[in-house]
Amino acid sequence: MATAAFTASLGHPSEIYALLKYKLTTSDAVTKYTTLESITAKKDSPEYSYQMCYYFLNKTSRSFARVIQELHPELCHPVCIFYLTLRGLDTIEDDMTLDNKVKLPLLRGFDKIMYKKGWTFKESGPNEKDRILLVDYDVVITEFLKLKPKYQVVIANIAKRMGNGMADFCEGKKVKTVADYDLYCHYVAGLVGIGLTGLFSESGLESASLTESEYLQNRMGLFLQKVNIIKDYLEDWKDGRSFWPEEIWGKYVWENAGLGSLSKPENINDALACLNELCVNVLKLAPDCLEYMAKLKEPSVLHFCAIPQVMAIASIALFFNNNVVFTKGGLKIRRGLAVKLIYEATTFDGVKEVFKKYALDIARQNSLRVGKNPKDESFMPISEACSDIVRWINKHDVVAGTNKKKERERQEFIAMIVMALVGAITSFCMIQFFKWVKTWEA
Ligand code: D61
Ligand code: MG
Repeated sequence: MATAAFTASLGHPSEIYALLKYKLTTSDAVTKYTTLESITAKKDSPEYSYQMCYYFLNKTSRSFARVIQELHPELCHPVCIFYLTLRGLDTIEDDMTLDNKVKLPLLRGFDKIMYKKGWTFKESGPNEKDRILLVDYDVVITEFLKLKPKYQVVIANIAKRMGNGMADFCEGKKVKTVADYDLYCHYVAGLVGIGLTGLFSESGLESASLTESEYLQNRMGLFLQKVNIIKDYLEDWKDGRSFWPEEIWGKYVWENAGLGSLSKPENINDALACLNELCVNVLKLAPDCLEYMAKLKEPSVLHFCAIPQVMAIASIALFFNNNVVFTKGGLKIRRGLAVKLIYEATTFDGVKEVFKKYALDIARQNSLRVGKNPKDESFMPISEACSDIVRWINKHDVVAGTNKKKERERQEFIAMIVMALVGAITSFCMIQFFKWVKTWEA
């Protein structure tokens, strides 16, 4: 798997460099509890539930585990427990084998369940990917109850709102209009942004004024969730569900044909036109996400928030007008690129550069395809959404960061040359050595 990441980045040396750097600098804290064997505490010791929570964090999240563990120590544990709580809730929501008679009371009552010492749930479907979390959920509750009450309040409040929102959609509410789409995404991801903001502010590391309006906090989550929903079109469709709003896809399918018809090869022009309209809808969120991140003060909080955001904008640049969304599905940016983005998201200047780069990239792709798809009317809206991103960034200058970036790139270039030289010299010496051994044998 690791080799595959390197192979995929072979044509991009700066990604190879980033991958190596990432591998070599992973802190022990992040890889401490990744397997059951690494759990050193006895079952009845207070350390056990703590270690198990980090085991579950590493087990249930590929993308968030590392960033959460690199947060400021005051926030790391509350955010970890916040994540596990909502992942538990989501595992119930996603489970298509559960009867609504079982599912709805769990979702609607989750903010009470969270306080029940020893509560576990063993009835998840056998294929539910995070079912083990619920099987041993008591460890999450134990750790939740150890958190400072101010953090517990934030987490329980979000679980209540999210659980009830999810239940509304399980009960029959459908994602028909764009407003429904926004509401669903608010429940499952916007509320995460709102809860995280509450935790940041309660910690004292971020200003209390960050919590004033839920609008920007919500948009942070919407941006991430909508990118996920676009990516998962094929997978969700095969699982018999869909989150794409009919108000949009309805324009691109024949009456009664359904969203599935977009995956048929003969409908590719309709499918791409639909996809591009969804991309407009996502891109419009980006300036608000930048606005939110501009307010952050603590570096580890900024990095934590920025990483998913830069991944999201790079992903849209990949999905835009891309038929693979409909033919193969599961489109992901290269691991090497993801790691490179992680480094670029360290400062807000870096974040602005990344957003600008992808906004311009999408605008360029957009202008190259103009006139090629008669079904597609998103040319102007895409162009406008990209311009709005660039305009926001130009207004909040990026000049100061450019020199720093040049300098960093220069250093990385030198580092790469050094690595190449070391590699070449090592191989040369080895070859000489083996030749020498051969002559001895003879
Ligand atoms: C700053 C930093 C991180 C942020 C943020 C702001 C705002 C929102 C989010 C993270 C959440 C983004 C979620 C995007 C991925 N979508 C999912 O995982 C879907 O489930 C949503 C419900 C559970 C959310 C649990 C969660 C996720 C990330 C967190 C967190 C809680 C707590 C702290 C930090 C990050 C998706 O899951 C399917 C899947 O497994 O891929 C679904 O069911 O639709
Ligand atoms: Mg879900």
